[in-house]
Amino acid sequence: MKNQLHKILFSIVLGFVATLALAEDGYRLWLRYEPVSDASIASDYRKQIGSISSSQSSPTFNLALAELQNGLDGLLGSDRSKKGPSILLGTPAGNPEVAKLDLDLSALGDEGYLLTSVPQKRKHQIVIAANTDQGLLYGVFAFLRHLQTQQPLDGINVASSPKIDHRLLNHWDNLTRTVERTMAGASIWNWFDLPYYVEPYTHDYARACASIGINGTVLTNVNANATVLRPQFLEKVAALADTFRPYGIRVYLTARFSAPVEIDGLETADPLDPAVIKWWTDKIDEIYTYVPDFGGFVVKANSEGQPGPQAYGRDHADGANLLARALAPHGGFVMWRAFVYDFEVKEDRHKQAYTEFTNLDGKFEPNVSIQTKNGAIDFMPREPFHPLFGATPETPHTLELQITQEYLGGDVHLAYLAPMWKETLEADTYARGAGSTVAKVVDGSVFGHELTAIAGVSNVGNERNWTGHPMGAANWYAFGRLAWDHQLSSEQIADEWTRMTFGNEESVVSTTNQILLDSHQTVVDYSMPLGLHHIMYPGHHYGPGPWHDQGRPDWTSIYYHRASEDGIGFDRTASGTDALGQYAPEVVAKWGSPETIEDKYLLWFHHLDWDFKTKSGQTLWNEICLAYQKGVDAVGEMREQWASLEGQVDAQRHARVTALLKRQHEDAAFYRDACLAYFQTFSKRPIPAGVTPPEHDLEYYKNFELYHVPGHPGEQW
Ligand code: BDP
Repeated sequence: MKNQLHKILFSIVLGFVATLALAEDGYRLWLRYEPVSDASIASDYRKQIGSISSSQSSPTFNLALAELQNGLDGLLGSDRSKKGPSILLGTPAGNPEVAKLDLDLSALGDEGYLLTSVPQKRKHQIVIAANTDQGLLYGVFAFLRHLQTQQPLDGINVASSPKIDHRLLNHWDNLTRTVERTMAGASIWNWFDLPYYVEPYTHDYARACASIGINGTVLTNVNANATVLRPQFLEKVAALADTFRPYGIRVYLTARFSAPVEIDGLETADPLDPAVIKWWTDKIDEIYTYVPDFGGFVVKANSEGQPGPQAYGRDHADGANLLARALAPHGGFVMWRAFVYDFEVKEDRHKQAYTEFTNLDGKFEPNVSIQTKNGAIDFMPREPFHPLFGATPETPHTLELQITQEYLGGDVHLAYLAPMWKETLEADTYARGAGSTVAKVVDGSVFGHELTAIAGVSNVGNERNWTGHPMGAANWYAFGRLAWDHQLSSEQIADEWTRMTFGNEESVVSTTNQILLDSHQTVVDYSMPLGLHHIMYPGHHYGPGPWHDQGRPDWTSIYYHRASEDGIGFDRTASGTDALGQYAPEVVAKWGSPETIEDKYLLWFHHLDWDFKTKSGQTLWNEICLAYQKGVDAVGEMREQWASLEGQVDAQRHARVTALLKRQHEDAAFYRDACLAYFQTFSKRPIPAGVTPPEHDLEYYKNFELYHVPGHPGEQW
């Protein structure tokens, strides 16, 4: 009996230990440092990597050294051969051994790194070198990535430096810890306990950011709360800034334009009023006493009800310059958002930002950048690039991308966004002739701008795995990698992420990569085929709502799809609103005709008859129906592909993705059914063969309610 009990207890303990060993909750992200699985690669690595040789010390250097140690211990074991040559880690200024090598680091700047190997006796010594400790930290992460993805070490020679100087996450986090549009739990800033207690995961957040080159973080929602500028909050901000500093991450805040009125009872927030100028100057000086390397502000003004200079008859340049002049002596800068549109709907919303900001080009202080979303409407699953890129030769742009999937199924749907971001980055503005891509406008090379920045609206919350959907981390990763080097391909980034996240087993890598790379087009197919846009459910934006027709016109769906018995789509050519006229003539020539524009933008710019013949030879109506069906079927295929990895991917993450894909499949079918049931009331044409007809009548879909979707500002403000 006693024996029996022992056995049971033993197996319970064993089971528990086994579960612990297998538990893979996603917390470690892409920094897992699991043992190198390929035996011959591992043995090759062991021959070339011994101890670490270094002689420096600083908070950042110490992080780099600890990371390298920890990474190598995980990948190669702490008992790895001490006979292999040591790795040399250092800057020429800090380490005489590195200085002796006389490496050419001149092109690396302050953040770049060099991974190389130099002859040493009969062997080669690996060197991680940089001009700064920050460069070394980035170099260590790059070196460990090299090993995690099992790349050959022989003749390693990688020199890399970022193309864009300021690479930021934007957290749309409120001081109450709710988060606008992010579904992965509450805000990771534990405001109430700060500054006394800094959550350990705050360090891990900074480490993850640094591993992909992110060097700035905007802590607060663009729909700003002035309270963060009060001393009680500035000391909390300082605690976060102190935590992030060694990782090379600067802290930024959003500035509420009416703060002088709200905090200190000034009578006005007029940017030209001397008392207001003094208030902001004093406030900014005060911020720097808390955070000496404070990065600056992001400002959303005169947009969706946010206060701004226009209330006082001033313009965006007056507003931005007020803050920029006070930040300049401290080295800070302003990202003034171009996401502006009036409450009075005067013209196609697509046109407004261009009109306002091109008129102000040349009037901004040098430390102002216009923060511009990738497209002119609002983070739709696919948008043509914003016409403002390339249109302000005197003023730089911060490209704003949305990592959180506000319109792409939140943290429930799988959508790898690198292909979408690459479409924007590679789009040609023709601002200085062919090849003036958005990427080159943003990295400063088209107009010779010094101030360069890119921002991603974060999808991180306090969920254990950071992003909710296990695949959501691929987007955090991809944003950082593209911010560092916009020339990287979506394929390479997916491949790196998959190997580091799920291991190097070939079937796992190829299947996961395929799932990732097809996923964005799939979401587009079932939610906004052929350039249909802004037809989502109002408010929370999760799911379809093409019938939505209440409230201000440019928040409805009917304003955008313009479906009627004569056809569908938004005519933005010269015969319509002529938003297309805001692009370069080369772009107009291509997109101006339904015959030459790519199908993906067709209904974004053209209103067409239901029987219009598309490039595939189908009628427009049939093409729309087939696209929805294709999207639904593709989710079905993703499910099968993912199911094939059962047993090859750890059970915990496999199960979560499996469950979410099931929901995505049902949601995709719901999109198809709801949209086709609705649009069919106009097209009056049958659902073509091969497309599953809607199961219910239109009323069913219209009346379907999801209550309390997280990330919905309506429930937060
Ligand atoms: C929209 C979001 C809204 C944001 C706004 C913005 O629906 O919650 O406040 O963008 O970017 O996408 O300011």
